[in-house]
Amino acid sequence: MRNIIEFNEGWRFFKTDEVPSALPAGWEAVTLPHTWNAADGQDGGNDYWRGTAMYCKAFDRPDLEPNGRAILEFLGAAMTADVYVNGRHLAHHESGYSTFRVDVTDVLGDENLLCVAVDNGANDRVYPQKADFTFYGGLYRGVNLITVPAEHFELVKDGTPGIKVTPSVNLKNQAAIVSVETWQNGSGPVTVTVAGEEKTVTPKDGRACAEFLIAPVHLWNGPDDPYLYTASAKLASGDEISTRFGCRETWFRPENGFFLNGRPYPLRGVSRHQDRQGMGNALTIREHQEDMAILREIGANTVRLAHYQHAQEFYDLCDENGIIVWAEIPYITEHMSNGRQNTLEQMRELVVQNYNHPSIVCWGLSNEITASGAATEDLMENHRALNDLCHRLDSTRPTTMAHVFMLETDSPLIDIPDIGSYNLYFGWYLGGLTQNDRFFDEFHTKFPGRVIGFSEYGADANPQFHSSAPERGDYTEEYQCVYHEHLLKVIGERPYLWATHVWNLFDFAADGRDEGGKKGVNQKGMVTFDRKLKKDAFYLYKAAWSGEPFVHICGRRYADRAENTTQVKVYSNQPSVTLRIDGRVIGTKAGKTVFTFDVPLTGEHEIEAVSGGCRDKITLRRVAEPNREYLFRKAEVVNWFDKEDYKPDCYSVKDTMGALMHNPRSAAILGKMMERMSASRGDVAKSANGNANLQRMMAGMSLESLIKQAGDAVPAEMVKSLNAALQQIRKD
Ligand code: ADA
Repeated sequence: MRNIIEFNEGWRFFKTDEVPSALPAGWEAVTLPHTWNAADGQDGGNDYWRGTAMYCKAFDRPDLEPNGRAILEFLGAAMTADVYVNGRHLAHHESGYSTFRVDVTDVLGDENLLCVAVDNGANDRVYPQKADFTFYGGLYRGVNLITVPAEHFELVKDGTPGIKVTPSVNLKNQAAIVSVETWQNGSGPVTVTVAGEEKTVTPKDGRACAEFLIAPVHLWNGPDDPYLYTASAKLASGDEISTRFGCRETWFRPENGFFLNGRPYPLRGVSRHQDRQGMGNALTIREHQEDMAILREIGANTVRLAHYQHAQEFYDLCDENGIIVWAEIPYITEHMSNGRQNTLEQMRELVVQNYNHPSIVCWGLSNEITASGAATEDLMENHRALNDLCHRLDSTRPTTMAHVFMLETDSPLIDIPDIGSYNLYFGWYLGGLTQNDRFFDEFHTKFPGRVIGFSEYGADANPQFHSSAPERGDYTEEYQCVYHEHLLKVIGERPYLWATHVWNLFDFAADGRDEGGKKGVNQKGMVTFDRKLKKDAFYLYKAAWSGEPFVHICGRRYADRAENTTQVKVYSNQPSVTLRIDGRVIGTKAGKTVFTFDVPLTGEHEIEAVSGGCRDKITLRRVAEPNREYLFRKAEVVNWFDKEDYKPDCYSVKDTMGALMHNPRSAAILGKMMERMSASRGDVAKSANGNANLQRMMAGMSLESLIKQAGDAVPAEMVKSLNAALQQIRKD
């Protein structure tokens, strides 16, 4: 018999790297899941602490069958962990997101002390080290003690479930051949059961294999019919394991994108980070379920589980809800020459541990990996090794990558994964909205044989900020809507995009940020970090994707308006919407997704939108002066530019790169700046040098926006003198 004993209670916690010899009574008592960074780096939280902390727990010898084994299971120890039992060092594990198991049988006494040193400090080999999210530390997903008989299925190697199921679907015959492999330590027979059929097989070299025919097959077919089968395996010793699996066929086509079970199935959805306000990444099943309910409500059929391996519970929920998953490892932002081994280990664990999930359709090798530098030979080799590993471990799923916008479309790096994807932020960080359209049109025309997707796009919005004239960079809910309305169109007009993922479904912790009125939070979510507030843009996607009838009036948090006539926007999946002001109909509009009305304001008004049985209501007020609470006031930052004595007939950093390159004198100044930036760590400059494609894209962007993108790589002093030099050159 196999027993799983929860080990989540009775821990003691302290920030130290010294392993105690007895349970330290004075340390903080904690229950798992636990992180020490729950609110660090955010408003009201502590400073972001990264380092080594110790978790200790006393436990009695578990009951074991003769020659049985006791195995500790860690579901998430961030980022690296060293496991000690009774002072003996038993394991070192380098990945904050995967499961690992340790056989502790040989060191057990009657009374035992388990100590786990968990380290989220900086180093140069374990990913992630540089990324736009908080690297929480802790035993944040729980621990189990598993006891098994002497003869048992494999548990330790790569955190394997011990059973691997590969369905191969024949759509024409409505049948599937299901191959089941198991790994165990004995040579005794293995009884495998699939869909009520039982087969007993003899293992060879620790591996058993059985094949089943399911006909007719019930397909795993998206949210409407996510049918799951179960495969189980049993040994004579009584050890038994099981896994769910699904039968589905997927194709990826350059011209028409993704196909599920033979039908075009455009993947349209969102990305998810796992964390949540006040809890960090230490979640329970309740939070995972709530996230899934929100994902279902928005109507997405896919989720990119970024930027690391998520909890098993969440992949399970995706299986159960028919949501297609992009899974990836945290090989992100900056390639580390010492990190190759770690990327391979994290990928091996991701694939081995998640192979049976029908929801997963691809493995992501890396994210924006050339954001901090060029695609060096070492980086290329790392990607080739990862790509080969994925193919060796899984011949059924393609590999993919999320490229940074700066990566040249003809870079050989793009050829490594089977299919590709770009993260673009035109219309938010830099450039204009229509650059998104142009980018994909050019890519698709130039490379008609490549499968391409849109792995990230988004704009930050703080629901406190509002404007009737929204613009890029103002952090208003209204600009987020303008941005996503355009992007929804971009996507709708390009069915060849195999998948598109809004960045992000939820706001998430990013310790390095302090902007848009919030510290330590990336606010590109459709829903706030605490999951309590759905921003207006949420309903735009719901209107486009969900079949659940609704109307939603935007701007309910923008109640005070200093204008005689205001625009009221309604998002709905209904064919027409009627708007009433104080009970009086002011219009009915037919259309799709977005319905806009001009509404006269004189005092306080009740605005109601109605469509069939759906209705929504907000209150608006005519005020004399704009409500200053709605305005995002940038801190007293580098407003060096505004303070200058600005000459509009001369060049300045506000000009586009194209205009500046056109004039030989300003072009020479720019060339010098690029050289200096390359010498430091300017990401944009480094990638721009010798990158014709990027230079062409950059032509439409202002120098100012590019400087912002480069962040602290361009010191304020340098920008000032650059602007002063440009202001000496008169425009012709
Ligand atoms: C990158 C990155 C994400 C994300 C995003 C942003 O594209 O891949 O992790 O944080 O930037 O919001 O800037």
